[in-house]
Amino acid sequence: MGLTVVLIIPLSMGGLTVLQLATNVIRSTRRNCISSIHKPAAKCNNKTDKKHNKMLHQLPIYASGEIVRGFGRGSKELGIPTANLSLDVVKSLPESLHTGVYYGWSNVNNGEVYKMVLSVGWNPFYNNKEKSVETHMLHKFDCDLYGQTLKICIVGYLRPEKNFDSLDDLIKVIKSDIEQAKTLLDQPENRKLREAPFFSANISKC
Ligand code: ADP
Ligand code: RBF
Ligand code: MG
Repeated sequence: MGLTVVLIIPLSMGGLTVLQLATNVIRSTRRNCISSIHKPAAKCNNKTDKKHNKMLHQLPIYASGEIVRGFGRGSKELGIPTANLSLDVVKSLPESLHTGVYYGWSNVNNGEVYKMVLSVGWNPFYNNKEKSVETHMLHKFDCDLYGQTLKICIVGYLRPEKNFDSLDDLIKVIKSDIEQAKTLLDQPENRKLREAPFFSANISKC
């Protein structure tokens, strides 16, 4: 299925490494496995559908970077903490990675790999001015993870970002994203990606 091998050689640059910037996004040729949820290419009949479909076929996408501070709302307001990647990493992601909600695998400092859900975009409910890439791992951590290295493998797409009438509605939908992610990641084709060498490859910092 052609996973790209990750070679990350560090050169110092503001917490991230230069080659990390070039290599922190790694794509494979594997076809996205949620075509049952989305229209297959043959049925796409407008430009937006075609672009969206093209993006889905680029998954999985691998990325990594330091966990940085955001507004602190995930844990305080939603009860759903999200590990945020720095703006450098957000900008280095392929433009074809549309804003929206995704599911996949992630680990911290090469540790155990957990299921995750991911939000990419401007959080329309909060009308953020900066694009964010935020990972909620389906695991209870005992301490905070700021400054540690997060690795993510974006496996599939769930839905576009939305605005909501209330915080409760946003929380309900995120909880339903989490349930969907749990089920989708148990599919054998997706489960295999948990074992990707990417998750144990060394990314050293200068
Ligand atoms: P911020 O706005 O600074 O990202 P959040 O309220 O979203 O703050 O909380 C995120 C932080 O919570 C993460 O950076 C990490 O240190 C910690 N955290 C604890 N458990 C998790 C988890 N399961 N998934 C993601 N982050 C977690
Ligand atoms: N924010 C939105 O404004 N609209 C959304 O549809 C939305 N969906 C999300 C789905 C998931 C799985 C996660 C983890 C976050 C989502 N967020 C969304 C982002 C959320 O507002 C953000 O994580 C918190 O504001 C904390 O930064
Ligand atoms: Mg967060």
